[in-house]
Amino acid sequence: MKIAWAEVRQVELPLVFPFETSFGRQDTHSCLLIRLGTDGLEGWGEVPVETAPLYNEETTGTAWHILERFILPLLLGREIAHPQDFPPLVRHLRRHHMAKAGVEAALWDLYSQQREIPLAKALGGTRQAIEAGVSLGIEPSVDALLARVTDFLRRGYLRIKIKIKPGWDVQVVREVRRAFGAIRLQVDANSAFTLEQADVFRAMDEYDLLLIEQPLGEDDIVDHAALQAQLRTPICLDESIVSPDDARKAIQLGSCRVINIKAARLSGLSAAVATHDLCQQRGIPVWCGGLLETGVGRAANLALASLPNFRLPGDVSASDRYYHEDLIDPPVTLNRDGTITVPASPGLGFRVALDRVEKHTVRKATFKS
Ligand code: OSB
Ligand code: MG
Repeated sequence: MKIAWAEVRQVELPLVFPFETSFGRQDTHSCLLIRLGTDGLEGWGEVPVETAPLYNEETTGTAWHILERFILPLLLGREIAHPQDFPPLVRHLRRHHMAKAGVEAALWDLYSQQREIPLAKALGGTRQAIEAGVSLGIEPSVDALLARVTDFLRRGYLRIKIKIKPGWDVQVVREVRRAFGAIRLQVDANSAFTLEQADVFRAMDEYDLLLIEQPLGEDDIVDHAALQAQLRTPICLDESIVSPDDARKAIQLGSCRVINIKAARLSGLSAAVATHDLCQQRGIPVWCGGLLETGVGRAANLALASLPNFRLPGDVSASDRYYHEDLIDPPVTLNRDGTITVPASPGLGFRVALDRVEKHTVRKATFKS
């Protein structure tokens, strides 16, 4: 497939309710959408950055710059036989994983449309439905959090993840356990603690959490190994794993027993599949994380999560957990059993709603070779 043109948009979508993590509170998701055109087909991908470099170092501004100046010029006018031919093309460009991942996602969409197979099948997916979990932010009070958990359990979510930070940690877990009993529960610290605070996690060990996500530094695997050695509960790394090689080293060091896979963090779906495969070979379960993606990004996450070693419920939730109006039709919905059906139609398996994309676009440019 020859890439004739590329459109990049910055989109701003208001969240249904504000989302607070240890690194900040947000009420809007800002991202870039990539639209690639061949003769006859269009593919879509999302760069799930925000305007500030809080989760990782990338922003809407850096991603736009790298796409315009470095990535798209390498792609435009070029014949790409398979999306896996894209990572070698941009390997010499250091980092900027999310910018790369958005383009690769659009190539996977194009490729699977061309082959007339679902994206899930193109990636090696085997499940027809995935188990849905939800990630709940830090709330102004424990009562407010308990109300959120009640709401999402009632909606049918099979697993609850709560964000933690120093001072909003063990006692919150205790309250959620007391109120809801043996639900599937896990926590995510987004790097807010240091090894000196290991006692917090030793105290959490008695609450039967599925896992503790990224308690320590976003680039650390050494202190995590020291912490994991003190805990019964598995540590799951998110921020620290940005390549399959990082996963290999973290597993070898004993820094974690579970890995969260986000294609955007890992530089693309190809690296996400490679990380999945490596973890599978080493007996490490993975699950699909999220970055508040619009339907464009979430459709790709859903396809990815259908691979066999995604053995824990992910942060792939229904459209209405995030947005009043998502950018795809139909929206992502939960089945009665708390699963989400993996689409069986070609490509992403959802229609991108151009009118709503247009309505939320704040910046747009088209590039040609
Ligand atoms: O660490 O998993 C994270 C959202 C933004 C940035 C980082 C994270 C998250 C989430 C929400 O936990 C995942 C989602 O529902 O998309
Ligand atoms: Mg996380």
